[in-house]
Amino acid sequence: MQPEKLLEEIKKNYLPRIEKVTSLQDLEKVRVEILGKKGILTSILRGLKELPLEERKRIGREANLLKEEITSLIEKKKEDLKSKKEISQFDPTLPSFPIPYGKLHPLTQVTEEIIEIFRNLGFQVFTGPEIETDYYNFEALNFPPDHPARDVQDSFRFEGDWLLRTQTSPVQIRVMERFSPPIRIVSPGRCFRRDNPDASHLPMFHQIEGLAVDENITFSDLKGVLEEFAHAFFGEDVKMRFVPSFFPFTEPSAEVSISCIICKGKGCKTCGYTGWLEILGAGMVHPQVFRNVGYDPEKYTGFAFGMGVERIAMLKYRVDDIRLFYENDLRFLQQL
Ligand code: 2NL
Repeated sequence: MQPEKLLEEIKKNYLPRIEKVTSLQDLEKVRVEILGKKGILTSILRGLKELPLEERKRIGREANLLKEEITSLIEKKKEDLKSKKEISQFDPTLPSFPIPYGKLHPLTQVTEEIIEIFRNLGFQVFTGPEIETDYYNFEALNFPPDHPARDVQDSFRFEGDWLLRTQTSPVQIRVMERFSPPIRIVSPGRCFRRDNPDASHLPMFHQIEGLAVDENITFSDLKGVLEEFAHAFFGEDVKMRFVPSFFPFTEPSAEVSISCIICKGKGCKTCGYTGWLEILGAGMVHPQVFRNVGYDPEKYTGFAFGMGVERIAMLKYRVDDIRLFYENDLRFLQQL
């Protein structure tokens, strides 16, 4: 075809095609068809040298002008398509800047802080199921058959002998069944009891239990470990107090308190004017529990303890109502 005709062809058919293109890929296709190595305009420019001088000048000028026009048209179109693409990828339902940062729930923070302290003392972390059998939750822990905690009034029961665990001790029973001493473990997790909600009770709460079993473990080891914990968590200046208590699964058992972190032991509203705050229960593992998991109580001794995460968090953050942790009110959560 004659060069004039080809130039006409480009103006008539190719320019409108550039205008109509709707994607960057299609634009590139048209560009190659016109300006690529085998492109229609490229072939005109290549063929110039074959033409007589006058024609070469005239066609050459026209072809180069057209090339400039097309190049800038393609550039402009490219920008258009790009900005359209950006607009189509913009999701107006996303939150606007500045995007607020989230953080871990205060109970998660406290759980991790407590676990880290025991990890540094050589304890491993184990978790287990929240739905348990009567055996793992009560029987193996030496609860007598008529213990009030076993009542439907006090725990959430399913058909058969399934129930929601009332503490995380079943995890420790399962670990003892599977591993021989020495063991040093902590088990954090959710627990459930049929309590009516008030400032210090909820039917769901979190517990961290600990257990150490070996030859020659004594009550002094328990005191040493718990003192390390209390100093690491509440500060080096807190004092500790062990008061005799009772649990079916430990003997002897104790309620463990720290000197009040608010009044330093002088007596205030938080400590009920006693100077002491109860933080956990503990004791030496009952020989019957060892027999239940196949450990020889003549050979092994051990200590165990259990603490409520909410209670510890309330003391740490000076929160006076446990329900605040579960309302998900950002005005509360953002402060902790
Ligand atoms: C409390 C008291 C306690 C334990 C939990 C435990 C577990 C096994 C054997 C013996 Cl497998 N004991 N756990 C021991 C003493 C106290 O929790 O007041 N928790 C909130």
